[in-house]
Amino acid sequence: MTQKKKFKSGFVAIVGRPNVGKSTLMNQVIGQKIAIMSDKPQTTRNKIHGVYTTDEVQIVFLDTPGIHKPNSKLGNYMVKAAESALNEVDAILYLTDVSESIGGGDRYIMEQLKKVKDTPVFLVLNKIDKIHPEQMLPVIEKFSKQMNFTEIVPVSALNGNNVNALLDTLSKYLQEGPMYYPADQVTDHPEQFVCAELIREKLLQQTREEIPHSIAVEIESMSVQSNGLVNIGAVIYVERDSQKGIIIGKQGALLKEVGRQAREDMEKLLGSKIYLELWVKVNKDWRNRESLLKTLGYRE
Ligand code: GDP
Ligand code: MG
Ligand code: K
Repeated sequence: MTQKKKFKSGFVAIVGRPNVGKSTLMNQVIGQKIAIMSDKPQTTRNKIHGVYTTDEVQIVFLDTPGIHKPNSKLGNYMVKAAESALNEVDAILYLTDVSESIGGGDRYIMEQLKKVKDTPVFLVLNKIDKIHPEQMLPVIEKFSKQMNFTEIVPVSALNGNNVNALLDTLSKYLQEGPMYYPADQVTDHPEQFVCAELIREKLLQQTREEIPHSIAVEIESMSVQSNGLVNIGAVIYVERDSQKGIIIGKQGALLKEVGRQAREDMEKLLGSKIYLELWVKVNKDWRNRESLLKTLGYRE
């Protein structure tokens, strides 16, 4: 008689410089659009849990904002969120772009990782599709000189290459544990956050360079009607009147398109019909306003 394998579970943080592919890896693993992807760095401002569940294991991923040296109060909040995540987890995936050389950002992250105790740290060399296999070994040697890694795993988050091997190896380091989330759940109910991020994503896509990361989206209300329709009211904060004009567009065309696209994604995500209302407000220099940061949910 074969003995049934014990169910394992754990929390895993994904860290790395902006743009190395953390969100892409998360999406590849979870197979659903939950983390926001963009060519522009720092689109992901908060940690989102992605839950990967099989018959044998459940891995709860934290897609942390990039650890980097803070340059504003918002930066400080992000760094704290990332650092506290490192001490709470069962394993850490340190993601790097294998096609780029080690820079100051990477050294800073490794300094943080060296402080972490008793937690396996994987070096995940991402974007292997961008290099020739011969270029891999020198990269591994360079990183190994900086610190000891529990495992070194090359992957392509974009095309999925070796991602299953990464999950298998990761599972070996997890302990016996409960199923924290139902098997069909992919996120830790950050619905408001995800909806705000979807709106931000559409805005960034529609406006390109004119609208920088100085926009913030706050979900002001979310309520379910008796017929199942979900009402969502969201405010887009910009720094200047000119930005407000760009976002609204000619006769409201741009904002309308952003709303339409965001609503479609939200309906897929929440599985219900949605009525979405968007407002644009000017709020100068919101990045350094402590109180607004709190309202927007960036806590210490
Ligand atoms: P994050 O800031 O670390 O979350 O990075 P993203 O997941 O947003 O990815 C940044 C950019 O790198 C996007 O344009 C991705 O399509 C791209 N990218 C991510 N993973 C790979 C990969 O394995 N190969 C290649 N060629 N591009 C990738
Ligand atoms: Mg990201
Ligand atoms: K937000």
